Amino acid sequence: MTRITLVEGDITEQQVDVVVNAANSSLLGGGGVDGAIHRKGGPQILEECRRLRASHWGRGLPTGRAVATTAGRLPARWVVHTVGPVYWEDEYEDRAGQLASCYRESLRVAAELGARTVAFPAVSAGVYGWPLDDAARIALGTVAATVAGPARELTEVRFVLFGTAAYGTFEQVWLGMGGEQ
Ligand code: AR6
Repeated sequence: MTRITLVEGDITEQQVDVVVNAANSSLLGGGGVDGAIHRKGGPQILEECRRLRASHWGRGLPTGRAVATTAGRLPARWVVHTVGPVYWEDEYEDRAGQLASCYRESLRVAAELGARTVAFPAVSAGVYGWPLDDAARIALGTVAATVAGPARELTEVRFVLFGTAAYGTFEQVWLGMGGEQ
């Protein structure tokens, strides 16, 4: 059984096997979670991102995909970088599918690495503008379905929410889905 947990906090401080980064296609860093991870994790993460970019994704990592690097100086073993979609109502269905894919792919990569514990931020819910309650519904629904199947070796999937409002929204959605804390 995989436990799904919610905490309020900073993703860069999590002692887990995998920390998931809400990256962009360039894999070269940015603001929000991405900026914090590179800042605290140090230059080794960026070096690996550059190498991956050059060898696999010259044109960038596609939205909805995930790739692993070292976690550098973070208290984690790996960072899994995923690229969330920018929120756009006109293409809601496609983009919601891409957001679900971020969670599925990140868990697949984490399971392949042999990870047991994974921490996620609320992918796409910052700079990329996804409404938090809907981002929470997609995140929690997808993770709950994935840990019941392909990622069942994981012992914990933790959502790390930045601030009490984000935590409260995730908690409400999770309880509404029948989840336990
Ligand atoms: N720990 C946990 N959550 C955080 C942290 C943190 N240290 N910092 C921010 N959040 P965002 P996105 C929350 O913008 O929307 C970057 O520039 C934040 O409050 O990091 O997927 C990338 O390079 C929000 O709820 O990711 C991309 O260009 C959530 O994490 C772009 O932003 C995600 O916010 C990706 O945008």
